[in-house]
Amino acid sequence: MIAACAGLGLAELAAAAVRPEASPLTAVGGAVVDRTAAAVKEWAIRQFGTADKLVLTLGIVALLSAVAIGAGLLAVRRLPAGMALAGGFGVLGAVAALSRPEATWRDALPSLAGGAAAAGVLYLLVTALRRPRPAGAPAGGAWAVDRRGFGRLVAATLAASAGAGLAGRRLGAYSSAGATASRTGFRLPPPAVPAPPVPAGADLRVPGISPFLTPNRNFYRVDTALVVPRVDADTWRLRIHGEGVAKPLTLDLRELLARPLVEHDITLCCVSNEVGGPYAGNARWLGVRLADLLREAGVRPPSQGGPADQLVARSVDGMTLGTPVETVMDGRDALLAVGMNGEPLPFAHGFPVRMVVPGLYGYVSACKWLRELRLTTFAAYDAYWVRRSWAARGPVKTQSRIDTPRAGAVLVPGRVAVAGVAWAQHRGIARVEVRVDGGAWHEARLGDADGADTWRQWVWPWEATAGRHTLEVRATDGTGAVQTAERTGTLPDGATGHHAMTVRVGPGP
Ligand SMILES: Nc1nc2c(c(=O)[nH]1)N[C@H]1C(S)=C(S)[C@@H](COP(=O)(O)O)O[C@H]1N2
Ligand SMILES: [Mo]
Repeated sequence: MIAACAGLGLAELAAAAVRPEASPLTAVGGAVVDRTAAAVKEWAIRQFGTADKLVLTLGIVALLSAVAIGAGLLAVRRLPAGMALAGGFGVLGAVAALSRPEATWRDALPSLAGGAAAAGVLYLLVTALRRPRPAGAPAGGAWAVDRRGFGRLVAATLAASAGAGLAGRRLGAYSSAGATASRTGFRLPPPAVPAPPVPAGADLRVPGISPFLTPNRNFYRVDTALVVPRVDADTWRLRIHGEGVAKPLTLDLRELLARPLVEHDITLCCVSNEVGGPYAGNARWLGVRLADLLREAGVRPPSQGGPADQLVARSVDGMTLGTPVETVMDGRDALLAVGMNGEPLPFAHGFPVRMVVPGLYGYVSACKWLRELRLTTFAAYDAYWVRRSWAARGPVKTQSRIDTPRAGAVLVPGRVAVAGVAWAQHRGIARVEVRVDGGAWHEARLGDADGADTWRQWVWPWEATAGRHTLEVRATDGTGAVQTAERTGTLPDGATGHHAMTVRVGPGP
């Protein structure tokens, strides 16, 4: 394990000189994420929520430790075999690093250097163990151990590995200093079409309810990136090309922002969100209308004879998301967004440019760290999640959620505000109803609508009586369709069913 520490430390330092994605832990983690079956990934998201990435890294460290112990035990018997196992793990890391998006041969170097360091340290440690006993020392045990020399070697190795690892992470931050500066220096241009102010009555101000606009720092994050890509806005380029693109475009950020910017409030949600789950957020986005840009490139939607029905967005980290061209061009405010709640996009949410399409789940529309838009067909190409058993098309399903009271809450009898949010982006929410213990549905009061593309808050005053009670909610969308009670899981195209929960009302204060 000491040799493994040395290998990882050196690899981190080397990765700083190559790129953060080339670190063996990150590369192996990324490769595992890409190869994990959808069902396992769903389970991990359910169990660990957004800590899933941390759990994955800890799992890899645990596995690595087991192999390191094995290599150590092997090495004291057959040194070359132990060294080969240690070095072999470096090769495995290198293979993983080379398989990552945008990898060049240099991505193999940190893992190879780490493997070599681990093998080398293993050699030093084992030969230190075998060094002849100082003359006159008492005999005993199968090994003649020079404890002092061995201890010094161990301490020096651990200190050097920790130093190298920390220095690596530090230098890694340095290498993204340009990106950080480009974001700090980025001033959002004013919108040509500002969003109207959020209606005063959109936020019902019920304690415990999700705020109408989700602050960026609280906005859910779902992606496969183990290190958040830090893109330098000054070197960022977007390429638009593919089938039926009469005039392919390559734009830098300044050119993109030379177009009129619109501001629009859109609720984004994830197909992995279980009924009642947390993966939905509402923000004020600022960006260029995607349909205008596509038209500029000569793209026609299928309904006007265009040959491409799928728009494949690709990110700098190799993610691909496929969106129906027809949806993007049907008049809704599908955006290439640069601003989120009045700020440049946070790095975690896609700086400098991401897509947002009202009415579609994020996995088929909301590409972060965007760098390419390619027009093709659904028949010809499956994007990342589609290759992993998710549906090719992902319109948002009508959902409603009880934010307060919380499940399992213990309440005092009397008036209780049952409240939450409901969403059916681009169709809008027309009604929300609540019922207790499977009884009659009661209409909740809705917060003012801020267009059809955002969620709506709702509240229902409940006269709570002592005992255990089940609260349940359902919404009706702007087309009059009532949210189905039928429970389905998130795979392949989003969960359905009513959010229900049990609370206990105490016998009085
Ligand atoms: N590059 C990239 N973009 C991505 C993803 C990703 O993994 N990589 N995940 C998508 C999914 S599944 C969702 S739900 C949204 C989430 O956006 P957020 O993290 O800003 O909330 O981003 C989408 N865009
Ligand atoms: Mo998602």
